[in-house]
Amino acid sequence: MALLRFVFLFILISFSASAQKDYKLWLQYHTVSNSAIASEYKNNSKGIAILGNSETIKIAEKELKTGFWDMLGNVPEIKSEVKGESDIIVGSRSNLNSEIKKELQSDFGKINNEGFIIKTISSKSKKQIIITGKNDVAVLYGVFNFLRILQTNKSVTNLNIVDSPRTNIRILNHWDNLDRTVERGYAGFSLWNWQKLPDFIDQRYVDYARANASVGINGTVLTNVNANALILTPQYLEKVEALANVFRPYGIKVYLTARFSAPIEIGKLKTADPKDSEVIDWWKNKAAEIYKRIPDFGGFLVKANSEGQPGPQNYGRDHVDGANMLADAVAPFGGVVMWRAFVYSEHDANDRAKQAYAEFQPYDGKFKENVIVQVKNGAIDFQPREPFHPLFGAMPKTPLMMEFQITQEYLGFSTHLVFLPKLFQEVLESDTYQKGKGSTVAKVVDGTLYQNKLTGIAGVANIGNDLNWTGHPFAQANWYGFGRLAWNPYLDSEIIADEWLRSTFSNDGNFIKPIKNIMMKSREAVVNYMTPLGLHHIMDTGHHYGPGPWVSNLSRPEWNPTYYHKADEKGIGFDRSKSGTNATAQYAPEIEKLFDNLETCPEKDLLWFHHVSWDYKLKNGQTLWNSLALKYQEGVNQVREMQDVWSKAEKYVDSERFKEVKMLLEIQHKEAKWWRDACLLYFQQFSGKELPAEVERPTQTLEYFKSLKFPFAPGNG
Ligand code: GCW
Repeated sequence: MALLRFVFLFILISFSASAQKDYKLWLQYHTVSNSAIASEYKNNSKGIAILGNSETIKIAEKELKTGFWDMLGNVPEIKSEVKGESDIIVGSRSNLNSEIKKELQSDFGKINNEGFIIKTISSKSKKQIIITGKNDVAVLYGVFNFLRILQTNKSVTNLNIVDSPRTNIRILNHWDNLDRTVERGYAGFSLWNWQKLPDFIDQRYVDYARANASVGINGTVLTNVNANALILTPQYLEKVEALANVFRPYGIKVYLTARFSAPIEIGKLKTADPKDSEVIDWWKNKAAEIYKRIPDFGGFLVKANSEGQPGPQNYGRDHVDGANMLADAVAPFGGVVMWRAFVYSEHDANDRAKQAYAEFQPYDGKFKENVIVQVKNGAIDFQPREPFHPLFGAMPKTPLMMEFQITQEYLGFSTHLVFLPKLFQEVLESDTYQKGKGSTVAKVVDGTLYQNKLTGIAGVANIGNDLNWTGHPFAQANWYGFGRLAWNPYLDSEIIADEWLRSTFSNDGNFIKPIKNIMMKSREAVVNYMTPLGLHHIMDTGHHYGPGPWVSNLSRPEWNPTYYHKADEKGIGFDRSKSGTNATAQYAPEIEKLFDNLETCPEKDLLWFHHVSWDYKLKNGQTLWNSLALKYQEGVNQVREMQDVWSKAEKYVDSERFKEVKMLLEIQHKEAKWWRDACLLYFQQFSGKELPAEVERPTQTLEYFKSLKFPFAPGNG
């Protein structure tokens, strides 16, 4: 009996220990194996001076204690002033002594308000590490960065890091509904327990804020862009206030989505016309009411006149009228309006890819100073691959912020291992040529191309109340990587993968090298087995789970996959060149020329811009049909390689996460084959050609694939 109890207890403890690992994200703080680092701090600690007593500084102190305890097995003495010798001094500029301030003067000149300095300075006989910034949140960023150096086994001798975020607004967009369902959410229900708020503060709110602060995310939009006006009622604002209070010491501001028709729905007005004086006053009062509760409220995010959401056009006004009216309401309090450019209309027969540009570009220079236009990375909708959105670089007088999707709506939900920073990097590095060579999307986004003051990057969150936050253990890397890129849009995704693997799993090179390699290839794999060579939006209806290239019965033409691939006997692809919809003309002349010509168009985007004959020869000498089929097969092969590599990782990973990833890769493999077989069988009806020998034969019929239905697929709003 006693033995049984012991065994039971053991199982319980080991279960919760590994469940906790999943929960701890990239903040595992494994024991440091680098002996040089370990000995520096282990035996010889002169303590840490932590200056200041704000809540933020207390968080920094706690983080250092946890980090040192977990990684080095000791907690150095914490002092509240610089007396005698300390190994590390942590505090904002105003708390440093004049000697150190002088030493760091030029570095302080290089950082902005959120930037930090981590520097080893030698004075007299001692060496000290100073972690500082212009305010306490910046210090907290510095602390997290210092801990990351330890976590990733890097040297801590002679540190000299002077770093600032390149964008102002680094924000998660939660598509969370008030009933806790999450639109396009695949990791459980919403974290926000509106029913129990404001009185019950779930520890997860704190842990969420901590994780975000550790990568420099400084904002969160709590609610879905398909908005519910109730969030703006006092009953809910009280709950929002409670969350804002939790997030504030972590440097995170709260934002809300504003339903444009709120003045009618909760304000009892007859109209929501942005030029109506009662409406204007209603929003002004609403803003004042919010700021009274939440003095550092960030502002509003708005989806207007898009996919059925109300907006200024319902009253014969335009996006500028709507955005500016809201901007005036929050301006006295320092708030901003993030106005989305994700628009296309069922009444517009024009190529959907052209509509956002056509509508928004002429508004350049017309928005108020505190409006920033939020543009998705591509012109359609978060596909596995899209050419960069033509609005980037095309509105020099308007701040534009990037909208990436971290949740994997069109990328295998939270079941597929897809390392998204690779996708994000591809977009950020794209050259728009709008101000000559080198006018990259990153430069538009960080404001350096046109000297915009207001800048930002948004990511549609992949977070839910699953134990491990994101469903797939590797989807944590996408949250992490989004934060790192929002901080520095020029960061290499390989560095991000490296950091994440080290802080999440292990510093062992035998693990890092192969696993990093599969992460780096994973994005191309999903493109290959879903939408190779520029195909897009051929997912099944509504939930977007699995292939549906045959779908052609939806009421709006541009919701149908057949609208996007246009396969026929002659070939496949959407002609957006001059001979087609001329969408290429929305790009700068250099890019227009490149995309417009079948010969120069990058093959990865070929079918995005051209309707190409099945017999057209690609650079590899193969016909388009063969190349397409081979790409689908390559995608499946790449997933097999991922499985293979992962199967050898067992000894580096706790058994729970090892098994989770293994099972998920099995599903991914199954679904990659499903994609390949369904798409090739369908397209084969038009090409009328045999599959090349290297491509495995489908084991099911097209009719079978068409018959699959998923009425309860998650995330379908
Ligand atoms: O990606 C599409 C999604 C919708 C989403 C919309 C948008 C929130 O299918 O679920 O709505 O875009 O970005 O507004």
